[in-house]
Amino acid sequence: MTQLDVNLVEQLDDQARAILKANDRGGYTVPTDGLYPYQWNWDSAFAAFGFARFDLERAWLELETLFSGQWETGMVPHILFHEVDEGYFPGPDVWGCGRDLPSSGISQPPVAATFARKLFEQDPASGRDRIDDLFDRMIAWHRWFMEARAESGAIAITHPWESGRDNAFDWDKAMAAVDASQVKPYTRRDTTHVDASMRPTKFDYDRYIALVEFGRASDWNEAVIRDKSPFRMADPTMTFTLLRAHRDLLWLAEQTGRRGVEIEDWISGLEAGLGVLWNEAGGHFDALDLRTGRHSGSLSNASFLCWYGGVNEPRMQEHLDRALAGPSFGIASLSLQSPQFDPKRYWRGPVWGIMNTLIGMGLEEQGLTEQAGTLRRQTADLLAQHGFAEYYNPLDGTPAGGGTFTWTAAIWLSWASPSAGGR
Ligand code: 2M8
Repeated sequence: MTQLDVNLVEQLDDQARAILKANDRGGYTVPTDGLYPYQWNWDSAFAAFGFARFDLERAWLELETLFSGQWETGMVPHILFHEVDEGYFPGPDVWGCGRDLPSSGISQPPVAATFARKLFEQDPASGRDRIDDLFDRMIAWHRWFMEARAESGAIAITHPWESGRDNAFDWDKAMAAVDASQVKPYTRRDTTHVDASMRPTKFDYDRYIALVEFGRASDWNEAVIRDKSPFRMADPTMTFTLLRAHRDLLWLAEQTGRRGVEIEDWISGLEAGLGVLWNEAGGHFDALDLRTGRHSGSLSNASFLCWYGGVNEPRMQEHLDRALAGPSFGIASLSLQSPQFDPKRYWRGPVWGIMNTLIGMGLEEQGLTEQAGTLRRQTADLLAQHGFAEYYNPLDGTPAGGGTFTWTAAIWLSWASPSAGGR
């Protein structure tokens, strides 16, 4: 573990700010130029966290633009297609959601309220002015999750893309049961930007598209999707981020003189229900297939989000200590001990700065300060040595996926950089 040189930290802070500015498309930020030319839901919330280090006004605007795409159901889409770009597939025509601001028909991990709270804490006076409309939109989104996705006690996803961990091993068995035989030929764009060995396979993509077609054929009706979709899984990412976001929304309610009773009920409901994610055989949190009742057998980085969700589970500590002992730069997306671990392929092994950040925030808050410090230093070393990539080989830090990446720059500025001061 190195002590980063002050000049190097300044240089990296400058680079990170420059990345956020370069990826700014006016009101929203793309994750990276080329590979992802639209506004993504949780990427934007991280962007706001990063902008807050040097432009709080711009940070609030990022969240406001994200919620401008909210559906009347309360759902906030995972992609907003502000300006159609042929460089990404599938585009708005494939989703067929038919709205003024075209979007996808699924959501993504709700981290927005958590970062809205951070923005508010930074300057409560301006926060009070900004929060009104946003608060109502956030509570409507959280309500949508509780009404449409909480039937198992934990929060369900209807597409791997919703989890944000697209090709995680968690979904393998469920995806194998998805019929993709009716999917017509299509052209992927991601593999024109990034080496195919770092991306999901064709087998995965065929099923991603089959599930989009199923949603479209169901008119994106949540009740139909809940009852009939071939893919429905309770996901630790969604469950822990939502539980955490409920707590932050409740805090915002209290700060602004609102009643939080409904939110308190959601928190106790999720706390009582999330036990379904516990895999007794493996002794860790895990995804659960709601169609078969089986756990995935995956110790992923999402398993370690329990502390971030406010759940201090002592049985996870042994896994944590092993993961931090390495060889790695933080918490790999799939346990190094798993036979499916692949250090290059996206969410099946690589390490992600944003996940280290969420896990680290949780550890710090739950009093595991030593582990939190280790994770933060590992993340700082990773970015200092290997730049602001989308993700990294956890064994040697080799950067992978897209470069000059918004959320990696953002978490550097607001969490990993020694200049962030433990924000
Ligand atoms: C990745 O997902 C998109 C689909 O949503 C893709 O591969 O095309 C994931 O890493 C996801 O978590 C992330 O939000 C998105 C943009 O960075 O890219």
